Amino acid sequence: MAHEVIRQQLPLFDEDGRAGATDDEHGRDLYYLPDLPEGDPYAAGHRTCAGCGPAIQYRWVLKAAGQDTVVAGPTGCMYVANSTYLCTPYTVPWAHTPIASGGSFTSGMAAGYEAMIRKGRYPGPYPNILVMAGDGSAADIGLGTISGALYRNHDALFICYDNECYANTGIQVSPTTPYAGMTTFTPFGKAIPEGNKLPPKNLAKMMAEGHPHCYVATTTVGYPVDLMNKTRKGLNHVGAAFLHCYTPCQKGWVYQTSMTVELGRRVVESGLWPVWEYDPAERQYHYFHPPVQRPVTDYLAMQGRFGHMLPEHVATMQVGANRNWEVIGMDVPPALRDLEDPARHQRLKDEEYSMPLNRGAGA
Ligand SMILES: Cc1ncc(C[n+]2csc(CCOP(=O)(O)OP(=O)(O)O)c2C)c(N)n1
Ligand code: SF4
Ligand SMILES: [Mg+2]
Repeated sequence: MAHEVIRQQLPLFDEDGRAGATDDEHGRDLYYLPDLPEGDPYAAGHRTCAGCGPAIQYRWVLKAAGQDTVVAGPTGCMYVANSTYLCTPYTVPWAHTPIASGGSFTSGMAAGYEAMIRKGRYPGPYPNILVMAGDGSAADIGLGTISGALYRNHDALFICYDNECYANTGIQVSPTTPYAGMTTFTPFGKAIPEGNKLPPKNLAKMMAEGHPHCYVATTTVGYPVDLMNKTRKGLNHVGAAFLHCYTPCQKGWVYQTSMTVELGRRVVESGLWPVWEYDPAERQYHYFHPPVQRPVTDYLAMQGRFGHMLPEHVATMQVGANRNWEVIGMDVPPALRDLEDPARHQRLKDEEYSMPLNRGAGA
């Protein structure tokens, strides 16, 4: 006799219940204070760098997923720094997969749990199954296995933690490295003054357009409740879901370690990282409209990886950001339109808040 597969529904956190919220000088809520679970399936004691964005993402995702969760982690910083011999921060089952196999491994887990529950060999309910893969894994080496898992609609959440480089092997360029982002494989110099000439691969849109039956969303570590709610929505969705999360890497990007969450806000407010949800039932995108729209320099000048940018490179970046504002249905303020002109910029390293020029990321 086949047993029924019982699925769990995780309640969403109240994004409006911001008791004690404080506005900052831009009118942004500084503190969300919903009732969060006390437990941390990703406990203290890992060995990531101070201010590591992926570690912050891991903590919030697993807090949202809770104790009845199994996790896979393809090779990358979040495998290496979290699995020192006989010591891990996980209090839930976790498995490492080769960098290319996050999708196929997680498909196997999902299919295995379904089969075991049906056959009465596992009592259920169906656990929360998720994989958190770096951008090198999810957007490049392991893209095929994740796309395959989404297409086959395995009931699991596939997450890309995006630090915009191959961090663990020494900050090499990845398909999500932004235009002009300095990496060890995209050094700037006389021949190529901008360093990286290419715009980033639009991974989340590829996933949504290519797998229209899946729940797909983007978020950043700057919006913890949004990140946790999208984690829960992805897990509640019966079938495959994909979440693309912006996670700064202080070692590779060269910024002050206390600024990780602030970067997660500014990248959205400067139009460089649209936050949205794709609803497979409606086949519609729902775009978040941030309350603040900033020049891209407010974001770029916080990071050494952009310090070499010349006025024309900054202007190119502003053109891209303005295009993003239009895509998400927001007007481009005249002040930001004016900044498409290179004459309105100086070298980025001369901007007021600039970090030191970065010539040796990851070295
Ligand atoms: C097939 C294969 N190629 C290369 C490597 C070497 N390698 C180990 S970690 C890593 C970086 C992975 O980058 P990403 O997925 O973005 O994770 P991050 O290190 O940035 O957290 C690479 C290239 C590998 N383990 N397997
Ligand atoms: S190199 Fe970057 S991603 Fe890796 S542990 Fe350090 S801050 Fe985190
Ligand atoms: Mg990476």
